Amino acid sequence: MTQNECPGLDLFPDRAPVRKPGPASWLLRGLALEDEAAVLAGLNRILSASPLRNMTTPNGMMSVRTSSCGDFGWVSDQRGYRYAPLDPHSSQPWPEMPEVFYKLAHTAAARAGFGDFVPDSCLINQYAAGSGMGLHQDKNERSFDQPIVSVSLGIPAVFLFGGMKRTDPAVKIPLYHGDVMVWGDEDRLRYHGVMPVQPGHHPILANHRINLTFRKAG
Ligand SMILES: O=C(O)CCC(=O)C(=O)O
Repeated sequence: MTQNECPGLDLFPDRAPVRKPGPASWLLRGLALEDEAAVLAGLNRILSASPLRNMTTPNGMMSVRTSSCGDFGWVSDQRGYRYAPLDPHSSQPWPEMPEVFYKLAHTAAARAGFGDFVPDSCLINQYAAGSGMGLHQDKNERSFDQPIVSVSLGIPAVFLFGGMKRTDPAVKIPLYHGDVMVWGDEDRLRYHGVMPVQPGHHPILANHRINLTFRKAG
């Protein structure tokens, strides 16, 4: 990844521990590595109870595979997106949010100045090479008072962080295993997305990128 691929962020050394891509947005490099083994063990437990699947949206099949944990899971079908307390595959509640997930999300938010973050939903996205996510706003949550905490694991990806309009220019932020992005307050409704992931290999997650997105949904 060259500096030229990150327009707007080339003032920051690429692996600087903290970047601030917006007034209320933070990139905390490697924060999730502190509890890496426990986070990955928690992930495995969740996915054995609620496996990853390709959901459909009103625009077609998603290229990422998803699951969830916590009180609310993010679900989508031809009718649209919403949060639901039950996994539609099993009709059972989503797996409980592991304590280490909650702690990671809470710590990241607190470091970014959001001391009272209480996530009740964690969406798990799995990207294979070629999968990406178009620019979108997170706005299905009941309130926008709480931030979004987004954890990257596995092979790298380029995160697109735009403005309040879909057409606003987006900066490209390379994200690596263990990086955590937090955005809230005036940045809470920024458009964001993920460029199609390039093929790669990670020693634990092989040829995949996993993203954990923590939100207060209900
Ligand atoms: O995978 C990512 O880094 C972002 C995921 C995302 O934007 C979402 O799930 O809404």
